[in-house]
Amino acid sequence: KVVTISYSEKAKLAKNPAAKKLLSIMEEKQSNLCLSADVSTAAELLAIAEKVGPEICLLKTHVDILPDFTSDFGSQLRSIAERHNFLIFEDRKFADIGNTVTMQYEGGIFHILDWADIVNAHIIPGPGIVDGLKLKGLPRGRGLLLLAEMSSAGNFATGEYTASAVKIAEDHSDFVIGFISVNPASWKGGPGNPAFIHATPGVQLVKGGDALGQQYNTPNSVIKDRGSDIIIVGRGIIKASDPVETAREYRLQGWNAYKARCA
Ligand code: BMP
Repeated sequence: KVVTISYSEKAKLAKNPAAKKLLSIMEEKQSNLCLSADVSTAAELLAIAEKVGPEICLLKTHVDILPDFTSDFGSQLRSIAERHNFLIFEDRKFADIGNTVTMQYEGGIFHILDWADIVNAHIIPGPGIVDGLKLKGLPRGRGLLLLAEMSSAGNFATGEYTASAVKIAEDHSDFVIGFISVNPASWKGGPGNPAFIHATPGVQLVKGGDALGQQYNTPNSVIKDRGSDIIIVGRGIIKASDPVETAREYRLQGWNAYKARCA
């Protein structure tokens, strides 16, 4: 079943400040588009963030793929994010025990806690991973997405596993803002609290896949039929001949699908 609640209603229900901010940006910019900025250098990432910024509500990074990362990367990206009014999501996919993830979140070279509004985590270690991340993130107003499903072929995040992600999220709804989801409308126990934000990777303008197991659905199918809230698009935009114009096309398709869902 597809939940038809609006982004502004979700914003009212959400307890977490990053969730509230994201949802209000979405309404303001009429955008449910997250750019997955999987480019090969930090310089390219900052350049595409600057160009595509006006079209997006969220920018997703994989900071550990950038060979030219420097300690001022976070503040540079944050200043672009503030100028163009989008949030930053580091797709770190934490997957260890609570004590270890506190250190990975805050420390190391990347200091993710300092610049990422949102991070994500697998639930394979159990709820302690959420407790650990929350210890660091909540005082800073950060939010967490749990991987309830994955877009890749043959993944194991299905059925009871997905239902467990919902349970953990409900138990930590001050910090967990929602899920990485593929088809929340199909979840047996439902998609959880209506305040939760569902973000879906594996999106392109036509259905298909890549050579390494990625599976794509269209913006309309993801938002309208599968009941997700945010489309996450990487190569569909990054590899396009005109990334800005293409991002605009994804934004419009995503937004029209949302409008159709609410109607
Ligand atoms: P693309 O649109 O180019 O296929 O990129 C998808 C992005 O979303 C990648 O950064 C990938 O790491 C991420 N992702 C995914 O594709 N499937 C998932 O289940 C979870 C992800 O974070």
